[in-house]
Amino acid sequence: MAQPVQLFHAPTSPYVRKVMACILLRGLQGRVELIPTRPAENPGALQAANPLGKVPCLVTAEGTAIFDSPVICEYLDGLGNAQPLFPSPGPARIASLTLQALADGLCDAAVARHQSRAQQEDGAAPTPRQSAFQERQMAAIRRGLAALDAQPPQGLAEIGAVAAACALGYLDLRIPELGWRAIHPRLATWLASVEASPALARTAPPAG
Ligand SMILES: N[C@@H](CCC(=O)N[C@@H](CS)C(=O)NCC(=O)O)C(=O)O
Repeated sequence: MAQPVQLFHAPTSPYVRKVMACILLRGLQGRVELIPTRPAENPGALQAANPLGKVPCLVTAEGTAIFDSPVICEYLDGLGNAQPLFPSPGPARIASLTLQALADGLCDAAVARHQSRAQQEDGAAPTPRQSAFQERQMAAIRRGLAALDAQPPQGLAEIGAVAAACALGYLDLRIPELGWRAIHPRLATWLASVEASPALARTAPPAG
């Protein structure tokens, strides 16, 4: 029996969710030990493994730290015998990686907006600078969603689709008022067709 790998884990992180979905899709759950982590509390073990102090970070059985989420997902694709989520080199791989980058970028903008809002004093309106920053992130999210809708993912068999599902779930968590399903019904139909799969259902973020 191979040694488990360790994963620094936080349940609301969309990047962690993507890694967890890959673990489930590839049947690796018995080989990964989850380390509950709150990056904002600067845990030493996380920072020793990932100097950037971010989750997800995976530590192999040999003690090698791997980050960030695209690299972890690619590492996981080399474990076990399940169908790979990363296509072989060529146009399909580039398309899948580009879709993953778009989805991760949606998360980056939503995380940045959420952090900016968290910096507002309790109940206070955003300063003009905060407001401009948050609107800039929202504009990126709207453009990113339009780009996703122009070439909607299909199924959940490649890393781009997995990342897109996690990004849309994160928008539901952090920006429900965006109402992206009404703007992009095609994306809503796609997500509805895959969200009951164990890889997504078992990794859904806690409410709030
Ligand atoms: N590009 C990274 C992003 C990771 C990331 O931003 N993680 C957030 C949680 S959602 C984090 O750990 N933030 C802690 C911090 O920035 O201090 C990835 O894909 O793994």
